[in-house]
Amino acid sequence: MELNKNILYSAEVAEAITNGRPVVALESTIISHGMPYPKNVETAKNCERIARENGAVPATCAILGGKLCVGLDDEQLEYLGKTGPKVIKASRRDIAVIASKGEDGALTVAGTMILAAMAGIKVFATGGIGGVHRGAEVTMDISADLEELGRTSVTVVCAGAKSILDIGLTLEYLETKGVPVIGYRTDEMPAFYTRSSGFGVDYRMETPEEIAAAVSAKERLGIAGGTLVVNPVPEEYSMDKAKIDAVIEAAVEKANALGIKGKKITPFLLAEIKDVTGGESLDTNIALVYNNVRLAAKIACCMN
Ligand code: PSU
Ligand code: MN
Repeated sequence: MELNKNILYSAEVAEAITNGRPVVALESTIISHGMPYPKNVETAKNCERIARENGAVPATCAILGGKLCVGLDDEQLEYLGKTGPKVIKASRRDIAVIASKGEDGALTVAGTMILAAMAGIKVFATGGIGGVHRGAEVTMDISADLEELGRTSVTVVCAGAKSILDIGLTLEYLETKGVPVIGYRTDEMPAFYTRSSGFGVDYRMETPEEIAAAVSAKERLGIAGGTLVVNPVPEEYSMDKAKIDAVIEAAVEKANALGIKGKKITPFLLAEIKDVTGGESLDTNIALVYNNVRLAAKIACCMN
């Protein structure tokens, strides 16, 4: 595949794209806004290592000095992690503005899908996607991640959606947008910290080969849009449902009482949950991201 002139590739990613080797995209909002320093940098580096161990080249995506970067070095990861929430959280609407101003942006799932598609990367691993927020029938707060999945042809591997969201409405929205939700060895949509949500997935698949075949068929048939692969958190890291639900309930109430809205609400809820559960949720978060990178790398290897 040819390189895109609008993208600044790392040498390793440029080589892999040019020669059609497997690549896995990774996001940067999770580094700057989703986890505290220095665990965020450690996690980002481990994700890159796990991708390599499973046969794929990692491509962490961010905007740095206005450049659309696909593939970062350790220094750049350190910068994004250390600067934290001061880096602009960048979704579809933000990319062109940040680029034109020469600023930095930490890319969300939607933002990373855009860069991945531009760069020719087909598979992307993250923790959880954004979705339809509870109360969206009044606030209209629906993550741009869902729109992006509806239009951009990248396969996103995640551990489901947190119950800070309305998981049922999130699945309805994905159906409307024509996004297949594939459960990896599960019949249920996982709820990030826990393996089940009570909501079913569209298809259950047992192997990375099967998933890659479905994605390749979609591509061959010219049906645009993403595929969502949901991979439950490993059993040994899954949290007690009643406990985490109570924490999430309280965090949502606090956000409402403080009037937090828009792009601030997801990072606020994530930080609340982490503070209240004293790091247990962070360990779970990290474990499920690693698990997703592993699966994404295997899927990417089957697609070449
Ligand atoms: N959910 C998580 N962890 C995260 C995010 C969501 O469990 O780090 C981040 C991702 O980058 C996701 C973004 O794309 O938040 C969604 O933000 P919003 O709800 O504002 O669309
Ligand atoms: Mn939102």
